[in-house]
Amino acid sequence: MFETLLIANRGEIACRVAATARRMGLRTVAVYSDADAHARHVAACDMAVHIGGPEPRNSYLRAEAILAAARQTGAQAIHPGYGFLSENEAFARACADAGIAFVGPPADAIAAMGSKSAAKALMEKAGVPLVPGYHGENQDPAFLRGQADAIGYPVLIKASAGGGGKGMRVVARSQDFDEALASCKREAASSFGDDRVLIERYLQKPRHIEIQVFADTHGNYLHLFERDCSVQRRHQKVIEEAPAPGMTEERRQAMGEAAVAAARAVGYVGAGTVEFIAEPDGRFYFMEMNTRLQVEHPVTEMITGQDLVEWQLRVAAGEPLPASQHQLTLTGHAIEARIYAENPEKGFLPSIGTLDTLEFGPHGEFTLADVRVDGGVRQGDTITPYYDPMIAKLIVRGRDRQEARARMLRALGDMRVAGLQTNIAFLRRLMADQAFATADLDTGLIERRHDALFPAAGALPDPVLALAATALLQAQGYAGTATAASGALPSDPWDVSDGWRVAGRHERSFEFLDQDGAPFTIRLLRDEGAWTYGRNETMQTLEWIGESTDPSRARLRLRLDGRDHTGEVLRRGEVLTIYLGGEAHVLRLHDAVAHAQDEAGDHGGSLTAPMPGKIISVAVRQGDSVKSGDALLVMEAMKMEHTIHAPKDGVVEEVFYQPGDQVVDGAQLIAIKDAP
Ligand code: MV4
Repeated sequence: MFETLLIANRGEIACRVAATARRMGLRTVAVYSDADAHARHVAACDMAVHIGGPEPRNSYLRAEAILAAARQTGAQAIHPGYGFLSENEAFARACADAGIAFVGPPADAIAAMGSKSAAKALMEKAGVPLVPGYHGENQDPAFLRGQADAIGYPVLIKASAGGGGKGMRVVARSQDFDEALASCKREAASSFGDDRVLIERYLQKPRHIEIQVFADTHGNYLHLFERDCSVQRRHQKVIEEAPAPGMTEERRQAMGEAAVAAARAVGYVGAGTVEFIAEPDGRFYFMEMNTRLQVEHPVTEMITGQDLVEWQLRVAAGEPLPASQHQLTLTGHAIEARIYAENPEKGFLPSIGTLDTLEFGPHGEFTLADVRVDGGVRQGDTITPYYDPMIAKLIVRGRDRQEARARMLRALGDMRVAGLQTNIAFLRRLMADQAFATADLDTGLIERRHDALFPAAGALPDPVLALAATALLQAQGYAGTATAASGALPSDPWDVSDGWRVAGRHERSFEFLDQDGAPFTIRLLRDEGAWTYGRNETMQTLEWIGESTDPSRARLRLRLDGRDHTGEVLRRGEVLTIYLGGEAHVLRLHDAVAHAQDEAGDHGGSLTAPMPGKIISVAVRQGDSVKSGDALLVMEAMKMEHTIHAPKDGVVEEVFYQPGDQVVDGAQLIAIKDAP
């Protein structure tokens, strides 16, 4: 085995590879760009070499710089991860020429699978099933139309050099063929510099089923069963699972044998994936082969109990495959979801920013735990525009698909991400969706289920606002009481010592900004021990029935109009993220200073501290009569003095602070009751 491994990648796959290498006792070398100097993958490795600027072509795609880093650190092997140089024939060759093991297939195998039509010709010879069609050299339009007529419509015209869905045209009728061909050729020429096409029968409701294969340098080949990756969005996989729902043992064996035949045909070594497209009746056809470890490899690890990165390293070191075909078993069901910093409501636009909060809940990292997270970023890291905005992969395992699905729903709901937008709520809707739940899978699922997966954004629900207001009240009570010193919270957020124990009617209002920046007010009213929550004119009865332990994170259970709601409120500065029912709702507090000035202008005279600060002077005592607008108290906050005025005529019922006291944002300072 090697002593030192260089990982020519970043993010979660670099961390994933480092975890196995460390467990195997290897020394690891990270490479990093300017943008990644403090990245998690750098911390995960024993050594790190800077290789250039943030753009991939200036760093992670620089074969020469990476090879130099390997020489400089004495690395005997390079793991390319996925993306970047992982399927680069020239890089694989350069590693071999430099006497460094490329943890991947031989350069010739990468080349053989690189061209679509050449690969199809090879596969045909090897007896691997292909979609009925034409993939020959003759590109005469009349000839191709004749082929399409013979195949039967609809047909699909595909660019031979294409991939990932680019350069494809569906043709429904013979008379539309010529025009579609011309347009496909134009796109292929401009996108790939090669206008050759192939024609296939168009499959209407295809599933994407792929087989994980492995080969060693001793001529051993095997497969590790299938993954179903049908749930995609514009050729980006969203959910992957293993085994494929509905797969029979016979078909699994047939697909496994076909995949092994494909690998054999190109002299494959290492980890590879043979992609098939499958019809609803189970017939399957070769699509392409990915000559690398794939993003979704963990679901295969979960159902086989094998560490595929360890397998890769052993094979690259010349060892035989760690197991034989008949030793491999498939147990349970695994599902992977890709957690992205993106906004599903805005066409999945990447969400660039800082991961202020990043918590996954109870789980294992890079392990075979029932809930596993493979992540590449930490709390406080930023998602930049330079790289894929994936935050992590969540992988769960269950005895069967229903158990795995339930675990995934739960694990997604346990995730806490704040600071940017994510697809977590979308993934939960997908997991809960009827079509997914019943495994009615095909590559069109997300489009077909669009209305259920993208519900119209409504107003913020009352339970969310009640949770937010209660959490704020609680945070104020926390700092305003003697128990603050011991770190304990009052057992009930209503039961705080800043005046709320006093009998009678009290009100506290909270100003928020909604997603569109419009201010609105939430009121909490206490009248003789009974509580109500109000937004606009309607009031609802509110009870606090749950416990919380942390002032920056309120876990609350409320009863609103008789219905229980359990949620969590995270606060970072002015931004509140409220987690309820698996959805994250973002609310912004109305700016306190601006708000205080608004009030000073109309002598509104709020009796609460407009911001955290110190009491300078108190002008009244218990029992004093006051007139609306009288100055009652002066506090200092943000290097300015603020005078608190009486909001109405009345009698001072209680003064809660003395000069010198620190007060928190929103703390009630003085209680005034109506004059007798
Ligand atoms: C097809 C097809 C239907 N019929 N070929 C899309 C990307 C490329 N790798 C192959 N693709 C397809 N080829 C025939 N004859 C439908 C697709 C396809 C697809 C395939 C796999 C996963 C997702 C897909 C999404 C849309 C279309």
